Amino acid sequence: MFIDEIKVLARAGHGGKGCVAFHREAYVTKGGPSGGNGGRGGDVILIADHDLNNLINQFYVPRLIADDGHPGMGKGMDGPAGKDLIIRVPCGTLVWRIGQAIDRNAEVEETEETGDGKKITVSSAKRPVIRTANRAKALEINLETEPVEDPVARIREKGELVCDLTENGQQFILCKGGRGGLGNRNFATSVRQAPRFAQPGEYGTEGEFLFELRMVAEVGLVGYPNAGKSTLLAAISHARPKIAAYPFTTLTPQVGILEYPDFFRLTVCDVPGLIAGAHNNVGLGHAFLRHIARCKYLVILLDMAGTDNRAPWDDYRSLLQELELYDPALLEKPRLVVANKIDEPAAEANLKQFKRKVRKVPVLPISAAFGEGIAEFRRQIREAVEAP
Ligand SMILES: Nc1nc2c(ncn2[C@@H]2O[C@H](COP(=O)(O)OP(=O)(O)OP(=O)(O)O)[C@@H](O)[C@H]2O)c(=O)[nH]1
Ligand SMILES: [Mg+2]
Repeated sequence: MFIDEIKVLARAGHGGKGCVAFHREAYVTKGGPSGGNGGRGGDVILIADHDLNNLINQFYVPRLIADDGHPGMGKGMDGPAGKDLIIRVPCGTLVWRIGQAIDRNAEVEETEETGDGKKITVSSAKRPVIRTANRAKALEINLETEPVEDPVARIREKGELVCDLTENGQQFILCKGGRGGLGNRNFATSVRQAPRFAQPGEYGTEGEFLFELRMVAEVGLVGYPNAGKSTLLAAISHARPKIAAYPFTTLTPQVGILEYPDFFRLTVCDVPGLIAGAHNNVGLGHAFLRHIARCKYLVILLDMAGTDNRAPWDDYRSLLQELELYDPALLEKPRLVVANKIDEPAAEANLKQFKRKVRKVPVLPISAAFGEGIAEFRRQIREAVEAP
């Protein structure tokens, strides 16, 4: 299973409470306060890991809850800190906050609107986490008037980007553990020598987050199903994606690494086929296009042989249109148009017609299956990626 978007609940540990205790020892009368401090709560820490390629771990464990700090003890012993919860995520993970940040420590009275129009006054220390039904309201999204195919995506548009983990080993503290409370020995003064109170621990921060994976690759391959994207990736890199003569062979994005004789390396991302109407969820939809959003350079791969009675020039236009519908910024990226399957008999005539119909667009003819034009293709993408 390939998971590239998942909602999680994260909560750091509560600080341990301080202890109320008094020193007891034979022949020591009124030994004084000796309650230890509570330990701090554990943090929830994210670490980017290049050995992972999807968010499957969070699919199985979507509640990231760190340990609470332990309470202080008598004889001046401090409680141990709660263990940090370390979560490994693949490189390229973006974290979005859903709803507002909650600070349970600040005790402020606030009026808050519930989903059904009523106003309630709540103390923020006891404020409940706003649940999904009310979240759209809180973010001023009107679910009735605004057509929403994917509410999570819409919420993300208005949500706050918390962090973007791209480098292997990069760390981020998603939720900070609460401070432990002070024990009663901290409150002894000359006039109050036996304080019978201690501090409670503080709350850790918490929240609901959306983890989104966007592959980190320099070049993205876009094309209709069966255009030969996976064949091309296999021809230029050591990646061995599945290749077959039926549409939607590739169901999940794949990243391949290209190596050049001078040890220069380049990453290429192969995504499932895109078809006209993908924005209406035709085919596999176009949610997987998020994986090419980070690419520096796009390769539009066309099936010049026109298999399945398709015309390459129509394919070209609808691909550009789908890219624009997904995100207009994708069209601003530099791109290369590649005509594949040039070995087929129909390709020559189609290429001529393509050049006539789509003017001023340089096309690189290749045959991914037979290795024709591959060296030139490798050279061109390297040049484009190295360009400032
Ligand atoms: N004749 C010829 N056939 C090719 C060429 N490149 C790919 N093919 C064939 O086209 C078919 C589809 O290739 P894939 O690489 O699986 O296509 P894809 O674009 O990855 O397809 P999806 O993963 O389904 O989107 C396979 O049967 C390949 O053998 C080529 O240059 N020439
Ligand atoms: Mg494929």
